[in-house]
Amino acid sequence: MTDASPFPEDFLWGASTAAYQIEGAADEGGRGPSIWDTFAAAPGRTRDGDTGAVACDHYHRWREDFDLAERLGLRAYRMSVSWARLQPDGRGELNPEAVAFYRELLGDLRSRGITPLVTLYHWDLPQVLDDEGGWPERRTAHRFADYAARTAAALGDLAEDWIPINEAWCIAFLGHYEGVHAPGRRDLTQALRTVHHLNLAHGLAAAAIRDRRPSARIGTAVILTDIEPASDRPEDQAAAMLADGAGNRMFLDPLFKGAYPEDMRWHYRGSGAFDAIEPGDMDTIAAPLDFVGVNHYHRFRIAADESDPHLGTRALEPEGPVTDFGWEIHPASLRRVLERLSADYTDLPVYVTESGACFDDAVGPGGEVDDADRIEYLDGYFRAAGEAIEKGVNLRGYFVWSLLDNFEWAEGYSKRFGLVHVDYDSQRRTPKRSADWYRRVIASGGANLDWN
Ligand code: IFM
Repeated sequence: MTDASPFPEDFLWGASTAAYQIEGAADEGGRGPSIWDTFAAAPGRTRDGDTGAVACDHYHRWREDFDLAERLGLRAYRMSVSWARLQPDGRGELNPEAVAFYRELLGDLRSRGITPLVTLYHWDLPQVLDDEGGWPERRTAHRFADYAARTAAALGDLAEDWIPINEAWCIAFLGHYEGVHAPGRRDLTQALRTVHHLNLAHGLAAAAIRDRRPSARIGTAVILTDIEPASDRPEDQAAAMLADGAGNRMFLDPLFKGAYPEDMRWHYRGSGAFDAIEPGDMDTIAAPLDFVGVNHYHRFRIAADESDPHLGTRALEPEGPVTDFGWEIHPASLRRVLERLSADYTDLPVYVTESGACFDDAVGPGGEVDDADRIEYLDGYFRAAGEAIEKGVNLRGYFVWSLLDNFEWAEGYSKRFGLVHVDYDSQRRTPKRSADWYRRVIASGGANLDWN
């Protein structure tokens, strides 16, 4: 820490990506189909029918991408490895081409002095496992632990930091209740069974990684939302409590308290969801971690709304400025979720494993991408992170989502989150003005957030 900066000197300034969103090469290197290949190929599932088949072609262009990461001065890079690439059949020996690919990537990052943080599951379940029932079935959690063990054995000498699962909430509720993400199911009980099996998969994988690589550091990447009641009315207060339960506590409580929240057990009574819990599961899930990853994008002001069959809630329209997604820009929410994590759950080291914004960035006539709105966004969120540190949160790093513009799931290529612009026709990369700004922030250890 310097006089001018709240960030410690060894703070991990980083950026995040995920395999399906950038790699492409869907039919190369022995990769098998994942649920996202299937979902995106089905009519009407993604904007303009976009798929991740080519994406940023990172599979072939990763050296160029890592040159950009190095030029940015990134100290750390969070990436995911693709289950469908490493274990195309969802079981058995790992695919040697995929192991060689990821070993090359990880080795290269290390040689550049960039610390890799590896996520094992960023939503690309091998299709064959979904055909067998997918995450609503307990056996998928055991398949995941096997994949985690084999991957830790194959790659664990090149990466110390591991995150088993990214954003279990999105997988469970967007993928199995709202049906807007793969695999596109719309069934509350299936979604809630998925919650438990993802929590269990996290715990089983953590144990499996530790078994193969005792020195590995293991964390998580939970998406934490700042929930406020829309008013003092008791029904809005109760609604906000439920929204917080489904969005945050159904994941944090099992990890750090070894139990599902009582109010959510009551709310979901009769759904059969908790029948999925077997003796010993909660101890497996709550096994000690080394760090916590927080992905943060939203504040929601929640009102009671009886027409909502799930929670009886409704989010009010944002009050302030929004990103291109319509997501409210509200930096204080990042500070609030970090403080809450530290006050209510854990004093483990925390990383912001994702935070960022999409804007409608275009390459200007001189070849520049002037994304002042992203700089303003990051400026506010970095300051909020600094305030959290000053309030005592054990924050050790910040990974901007994302290094590159990429495939934004159901929104296809229409949403640009990158520090680097990607022209998807030519695959030309153009660092945005925010990339240059971030480089200076990193070089100053977070002391210099000036814009010029
Ligand atoms: O692009 C996603 C990422 O895959 C998971 N977290 C949220 C990002 C923005 O929507």
